[in-house]
Amino acid sequence: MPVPEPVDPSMPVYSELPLVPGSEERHAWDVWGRHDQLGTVNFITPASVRAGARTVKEGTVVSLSAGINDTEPGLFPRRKPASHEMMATPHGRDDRLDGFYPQFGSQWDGLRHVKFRSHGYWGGRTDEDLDTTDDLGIHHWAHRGIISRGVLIDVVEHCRREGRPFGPEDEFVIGVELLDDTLVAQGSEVRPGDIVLVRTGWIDWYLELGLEERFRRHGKVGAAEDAFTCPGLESSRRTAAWLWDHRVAAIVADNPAVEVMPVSRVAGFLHYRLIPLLGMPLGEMWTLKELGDLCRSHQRYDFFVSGGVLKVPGGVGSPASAYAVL
Ligand code: UVW
Repeated sequence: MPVPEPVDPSMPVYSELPLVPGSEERHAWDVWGRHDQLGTVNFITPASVRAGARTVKEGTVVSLSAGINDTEPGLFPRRKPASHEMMATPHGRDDRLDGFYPQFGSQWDGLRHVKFRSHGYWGGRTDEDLDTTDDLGIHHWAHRGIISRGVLIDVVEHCRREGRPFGPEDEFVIGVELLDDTLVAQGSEVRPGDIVLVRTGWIDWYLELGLEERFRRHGKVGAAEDAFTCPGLESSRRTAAWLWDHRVAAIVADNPAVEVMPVSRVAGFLHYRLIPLLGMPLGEMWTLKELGDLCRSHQRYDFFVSGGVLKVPGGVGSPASAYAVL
């Protein structure tokens, strides 16, 4: 077994991070300096990438992304499916995408996506900062690469085995204890710099539904983030602390928002706690079933992940053309 990297003791744990003035939320804006463009992607070191590479045994490659329009309807009405046009050329064909929303399907939420109230974006940037520079654009992650060791936490499978299954339309809250229990049951662990992938089963169910059925049974998709229910991470500060204290570089799930839906005003919005305050990439609507099946059959849940971020200068989000390699 490779020896896990020691956690840098000079790096504050979550409870030591300063509070945003006038709020109970903590921020990591001074950990890498206020001009930082990467957030928790900084946790990925050459050693984390080598640790990921060492997990490759069979050389099996698994795609973790749905087709660009497969998740129609979009989570919000403004996100429409792209139109794909083919045109003849003297040598064959070219093609073109129109009306392409990078956050339509399997995606990354970038650091420009969400600000924390009047306190701003990662590092305290304002809207004016973002309007006048390419600060926090997704191209910074694309250039660095969200590539590291990955760990699947297959919560849907663990709960099924434990005899307490949950469904894709349940408001099933995945707390940190369940993350820990699932890791223990799988015999796996999260290490600094990891990309953590949480499987809830939501997208497997969603992709099986026909389009009409999606609109009929789940017709509120496309309305607002509080319009329907699905399983996901507890949106609490405990979740933010767990992710920060494990030095997670990026958190991914197979549901629409990583966190449980509907979003609760009382519990707060995990997006705020992670993106502008900790600088953490959120991967949403990734396809994790094939990966889960392989992990189960190989009895190991770590692998190499290539996150596939599109290099869009100043981009807010990106489709995730992502792969796991086992
Ligand atoms: C939510 O904000 C709920 O989702 P997204 O990250 O896709 O915008």
